[in-house]
Amino acid sequence: MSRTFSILKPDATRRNITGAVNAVIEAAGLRIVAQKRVHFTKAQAERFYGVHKERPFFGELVEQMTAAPVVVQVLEGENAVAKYREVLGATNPEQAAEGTVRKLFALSIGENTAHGSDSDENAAIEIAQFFSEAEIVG
Ligand code: IDP
Repeated sequence: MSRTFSILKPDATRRNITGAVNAVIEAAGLRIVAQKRVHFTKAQAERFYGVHKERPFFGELVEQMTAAPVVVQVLEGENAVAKYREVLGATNPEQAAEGTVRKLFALSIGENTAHGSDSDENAAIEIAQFFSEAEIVG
């Protein structure tokens, strides 16, 4: 068993589809072992996506991530990081496979409904930004 970090992004909370996304996550065999709703500050969004700060879309990304609340989650399962990336589909919904979260729900490459960590190391770092061990109940 391993863990990954997930964010249901503002486009999901705005459209009230977080339950629909969770249903896809759970149907894929991932377990939601921690979850809370938070409204990112600009500083939180800039920190979270710091790796992209030189990219042309950074300003837009920070704006989108702070425009409405998000749901931060810890997901548990076998190979959780890779499994959840598969469940999410490609970053650009036009390239996402059938049945994936982004194919089903994403509005655009920026407003693409959910985030999933890209490595076990980043998953641990991202989880620790939002959850204490006591809040994660497997
Ligand atoms: P990922 O979320 O699939 O791991 P990354 O390349 O790490 O994709 O990009 C992080 C986030 O930045 C994406 O999920 C998306 O919201 C946003 N993003 C990535 N590329 C673009 C772009 O070309 N235009 C606008 N937003 C983008």
